[in-house]
Amino acid sequence: MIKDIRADFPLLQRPHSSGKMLAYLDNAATTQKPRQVLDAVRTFYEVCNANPHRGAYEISNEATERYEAARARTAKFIGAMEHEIIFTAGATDSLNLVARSYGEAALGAGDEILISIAEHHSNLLPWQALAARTGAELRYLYTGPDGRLSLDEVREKIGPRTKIVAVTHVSNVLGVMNPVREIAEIAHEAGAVVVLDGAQSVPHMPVNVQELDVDFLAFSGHKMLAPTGIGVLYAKAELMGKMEPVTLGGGIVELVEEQSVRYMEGPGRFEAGSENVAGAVGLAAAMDYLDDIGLKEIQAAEEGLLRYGLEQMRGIPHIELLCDGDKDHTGIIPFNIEGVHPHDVATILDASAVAVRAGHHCAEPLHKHLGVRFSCRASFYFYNTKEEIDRLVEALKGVREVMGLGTE
Ligand code: 7TS
Repeated sequence: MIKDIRADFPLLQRPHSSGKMLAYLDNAATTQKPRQVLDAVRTFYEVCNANPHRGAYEISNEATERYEAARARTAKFIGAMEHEIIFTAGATDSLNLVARSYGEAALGAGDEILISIAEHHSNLLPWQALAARTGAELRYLYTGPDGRLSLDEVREKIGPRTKIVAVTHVSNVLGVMNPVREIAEIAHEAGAVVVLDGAQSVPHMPVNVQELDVDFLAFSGHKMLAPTGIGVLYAKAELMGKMEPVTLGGGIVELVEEQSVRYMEGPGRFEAGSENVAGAVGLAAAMDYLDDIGLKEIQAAEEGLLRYGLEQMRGIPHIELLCDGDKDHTGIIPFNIEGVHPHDVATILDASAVAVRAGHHCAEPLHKHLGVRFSCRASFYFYNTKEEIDRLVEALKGVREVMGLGTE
């Protein structure tokens, strides 16, 4: 584990009602917040809370400065330019925005959108709805038995009609990382744009939009130590210029008349309404915190936890690991215990103060493709420890007995 950081996270110190310390292993759902982020949010409210871009007075100007500084911080974090960063409410909001704004204008009947079967519903439903509205066809890439996409299938399915390729960088169920740079190259050769869902990658590894050469990147603050309610849509400058605002309201215009409007240029055009300054400030503090440790170090620490977790979990009788590779894989382990519903597994683990997620994880088509209805998922962040994994494994060994089933 990366040294001396546990104490930064108040919630990780919280005892569970069982008297045990909480082992929080649901980091793909959301992450815990360090004091540094909580302090940044609190300081904003204590020192310069005001509505930005609106007041002529000192604290409003300061709120504007902090909001715009957070935009610059975010751009630096992913290798983009400031004017390519749109603040949203989260990855879901970002993906809906690309689909409704860029997608609506770019697609016509007979065009194709290509996504993968491993998409979270947030990167599936907006495209499904867009296809229905425009008459475009929604096509899928399918994961193989190792949970990976095949580049041959990518080449085969991307053609002159493909206008948008929208894939996740890392599957929120399988933890498998997709070969985004290669996919982007194939897509661009065919004239398609690439929308990357980075909700499960940006928090866990260095992600640079120039290196990956993607056109759009969506991610959420709350999965990377920041508050809920702030997210990011990176849009390549020339593509942002082609996007019409879809949420209309205050703060996005140059001129409004009774029957007409002229919208402003740049990211502000997509940020109608009072901005989430505290969220943006918290996100910037989270990025500082992550960069202080180093994204490479974070990735390496999680790889260590993943390898250890897989090794220990393979030894549990009656466990089915839905994906057990440890290469190009983040700290996510999906599994089932034979004969036990995942919700029962998660409830039994909770009695031992071990928190994992159970269900379809908003990826129903993927579960159907895998031949299961539901699964359990343990997901790690850099603050987790091997001891917590030991507690998960110990608790899992007892699950079938609690259910009155055979243990051998
Ligand atoms: N994309 C991926 C790959 C995700 O994992 C999630 C959330 C989203 C998009 C949506 O993010 P939001 O912040 O807008 O909700 N994934 C999960 C999960 O796996 N368990 O809870 C939320």
